[in-house]
Amino acid sequence: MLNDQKIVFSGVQPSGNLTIGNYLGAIKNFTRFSEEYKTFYCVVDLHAITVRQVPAELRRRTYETLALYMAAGLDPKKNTLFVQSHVPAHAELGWILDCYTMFGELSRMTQFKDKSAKNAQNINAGLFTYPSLMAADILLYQTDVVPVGIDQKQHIELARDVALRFNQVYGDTFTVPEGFIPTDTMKIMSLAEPTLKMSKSDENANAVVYILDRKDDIMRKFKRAVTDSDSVVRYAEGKDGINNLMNIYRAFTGKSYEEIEREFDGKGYGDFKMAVGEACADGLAGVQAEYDRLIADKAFLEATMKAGADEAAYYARKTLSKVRRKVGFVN
Ligand code: ATP
Ligand code: LTN
Repeated sequence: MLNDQKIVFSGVQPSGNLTIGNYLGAIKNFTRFSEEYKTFYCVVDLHAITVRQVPAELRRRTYETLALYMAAGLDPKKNTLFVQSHVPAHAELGWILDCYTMFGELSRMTQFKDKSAKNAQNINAGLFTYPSLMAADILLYQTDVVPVGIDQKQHIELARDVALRFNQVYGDTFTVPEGFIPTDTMKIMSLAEPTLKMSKSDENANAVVYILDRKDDIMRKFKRAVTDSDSVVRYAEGKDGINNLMNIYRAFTGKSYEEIEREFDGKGYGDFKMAVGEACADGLAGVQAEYDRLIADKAFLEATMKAGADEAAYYARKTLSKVRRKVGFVN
């Protein structure tokens, strides 16, 4: 990598079918860095097992997530695409950083609190220390920029704090990363409960539009989307359902709120919902076609993940040996 080239890292868990929240909030933004930055995009399977997974499904989704990265426009020649567990340095640095992350800090993480509430029968240590492993993912590559959705902001801040703490004790070791959080689509909300994040682990499939949903499913889901008793398409406080649909429409068409308000002036929510469905289905059609092609070629996916892991391991090793030396491990 060139000396002044900035580094980008991000990850998505293969823990469910990916949603348009994952697409608009994260993956779609990954592509903008490919040309000018050195980019690492990881399928974070170690993170996924903090919640119980069916092994065969985890394996299948790992391939699917990689294929979706590429289908969304990430060329493996220009981006390092890999699977987290293929590069053991993540687990090793994760453990080391556990020892530089405070119990109190981890206790304040809202994702931990939410996931503990949802998985009350399995509040395991990995779920608790998840943010240290995420810090390891990021810091291993001396990352400058981390594109994520707003829900990850707290974890990025923790990664920064851990980096600063480590650097303070041992001298400059890690680059202190910055989050890149797109403002317009930063949080796509559930279609059924628009005050909640659209989440791939939602049990209500009607609340969630998956990237691989076909057009009739997409149309049906938008038709049923919860709105409000007003009937004006307008971006305003309290109109969570409509605001969310406007954000989705905006993301797929590039239109501004004002343009959307004008377009649907005098029309009802029914027309608007159909238009959002159409825009979403059109926006995803290209990704889906490319995905169908890629997922059928397992050998290519495996070659890609292997090459990505080799490349990632090369950079990870550099940071890890520096860290091992600094903390006092014998080589
Ligand atoms: P889960 O439902 O299992 O918690 P998730 O849908 O939040 O998962 P992750 O794999 O944790 O998905 O997230 C991958 C990326 O997608 C992250 O950068 C996250 O911020 C982003 N993201 C996830 N959901 C949304 C959403 N509804 N709106 C915007 N960005 C999102
Ligand atoms: N925690 C993230 C996924 C994730 C990640 C990362 C994102 C794991 N490691 C490193 C950016 C950088 C999530 O739940 N969305």
